[in-house]
Amino acid sequence: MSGPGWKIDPEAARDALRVLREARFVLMPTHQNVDADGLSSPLALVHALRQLGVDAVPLIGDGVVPQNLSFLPGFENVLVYGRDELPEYDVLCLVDCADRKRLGAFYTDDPDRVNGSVPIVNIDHHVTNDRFGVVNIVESHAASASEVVTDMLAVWGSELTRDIAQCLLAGIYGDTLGLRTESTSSRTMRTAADLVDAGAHPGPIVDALFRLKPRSSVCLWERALRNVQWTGSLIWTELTPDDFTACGASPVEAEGLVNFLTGTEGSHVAAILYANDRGWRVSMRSVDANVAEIAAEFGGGGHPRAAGCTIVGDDSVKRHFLERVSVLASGATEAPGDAPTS
Ligand SMILES: [Mn+2]
Repeated sequence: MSGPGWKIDPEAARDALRVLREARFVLMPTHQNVDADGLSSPLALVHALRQLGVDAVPLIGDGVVPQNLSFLPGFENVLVYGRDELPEYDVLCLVDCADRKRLGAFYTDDPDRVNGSVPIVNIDHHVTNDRFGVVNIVESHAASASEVVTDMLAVWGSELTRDIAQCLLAGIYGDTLGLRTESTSSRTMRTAADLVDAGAHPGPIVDALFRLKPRSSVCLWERALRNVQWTGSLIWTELTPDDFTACGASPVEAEGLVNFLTGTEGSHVAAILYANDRGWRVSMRSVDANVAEIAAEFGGGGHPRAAGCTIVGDDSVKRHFLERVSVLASGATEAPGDAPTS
């Protein structure tokens, strides 16, 4: 279980505030396939920075609008890369982004955007974060970036408005699957309770993140589940662009699927392979193996129980990958009660 003992460095939090306050405009690009934590945490910061008179806006880095997150207060002001004109900005603030290369097209169209010539404030909770900012607030024991932001705002003395609380609680619920993951500590729960005290409503968050879904999601899941396969103790399935097109589904609609497969009897790791024209993007989960280590062998990263990587090549590369993950999954399994703090 995760130690509740992490504490942000107040000095670093003040450094972050200084850099952000000196900015004329802060752009906050999100990681690709943005999830609740990845958008909620920058949105909460935007609300808090506005209290200080600082202009900031989140940008969906890969240009794919996450409609499932439209319930977040302030969503209507979020910019979408490729759809909206990029504003002039003099500071970047990345939240929940372990790696600058995970910024989608915002990065791939011009990697120099994040080469450091524009100062970057880096706020994150991924153990694999490579501390690329002028200020780095990386708390790998936090279950979500939203918890880190909650503590930062306390150091700043920001007013915890209902909108901010709703964003931050949504981020915590997103990354902890509603306070259910192993990463959920007593501290996570206390922070969630504080946010509810500040006016956040868990009900609409649970509905939006875990219950309401378009019909296209069921179509996609039906295809994915029909195609479930095993390689040793690895349970996996694959989705192709054709599956998404046939169902009229967006990539984000498959996100919950890997969680559904996780914990299947006889498995150590669950994976979804998303085919693209170069190979596959892989999302992995486990209840008892360290998938961050497995993903790292393939140039990816993430958390011990949730990680991802990209594989490039043809079917033989895919077969090799699946077999290797199966071997690593069996070897990387920890005895019960011996889980790493994450
Ligand atoms: Mn996160």
